[in-house]
Amino acid sequence: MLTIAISKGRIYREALPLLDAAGIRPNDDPDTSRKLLLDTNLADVRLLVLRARDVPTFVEHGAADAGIAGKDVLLEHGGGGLYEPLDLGIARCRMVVAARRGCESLPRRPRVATKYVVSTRRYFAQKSVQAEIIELYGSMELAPLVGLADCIVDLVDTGGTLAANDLVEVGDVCPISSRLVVNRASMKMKHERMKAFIDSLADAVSNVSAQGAGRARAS
Ligand code: PRT
Ligand code: MG
Repeated sequence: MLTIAISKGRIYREALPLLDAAGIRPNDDPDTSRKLLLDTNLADVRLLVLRARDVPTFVEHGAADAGIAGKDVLLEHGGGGLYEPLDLGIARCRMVVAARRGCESLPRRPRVATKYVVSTRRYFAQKSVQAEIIELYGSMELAPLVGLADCIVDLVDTGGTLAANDLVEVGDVCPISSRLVVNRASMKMKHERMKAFIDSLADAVSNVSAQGAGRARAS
């Protein structure tokens, strides 16, 4: 049995075509079904539907053999006990520092609101800036507007959320995409099955990026 952990929402939607190309088709849709354990067309493959942040934990402890998680989540988790064999190139975005428009130059010791504490600490340490990190679980964009923080570290895709809250980018932390992660013991114990799974996903990823390059040339 191969158990794959995944979060519903954007990662699930973008992973579906890759799983499909790897021959895996879930029997239920987690966006409409309440099932958290999904059987698939393959008798030996099932999916666990989790909160995005819990995916690495299930894989680390072997409750799932493999999982799909954003690099943002993996950086916070620390990656202990996990292999990260493949960048799936899905759910892409960027982790950035943003401040209120008109307040772009930060104080010497900025207060930074974020849920990405590990990445934020590393980013400011690399710049030799002593930042005070204020951990939040969501709605980070609000923090600079009400004086809780001088800036935030958050994910940006279209930039619409920052703009709507009168925030502008003042620093680039890192690009983000979703990765396949694999439990180390599963990699050894289920080597043949796991290798076939990773290879077929890798093929699907390179087909998708070849198609993307073809479209870019055509336009
Ligand atoms: O939402 P929930 O609390 O269940 O958990 P989650 O936010 O961890 O899950 P989900 O499904 O929202 O995100 C899963 C993964 O998608 C993240 O871990 C990222 O790796 C990836 N991803 C890609 C994003 C975005 N793009 C993104 N734009 N995750 C979040 N956002 C948010 C961002 O935090 C901000 O609030 O969207 C807003 C910005 O979007 P724009 O388009 O307005 O710039
Ligand atoms: Mg979310």
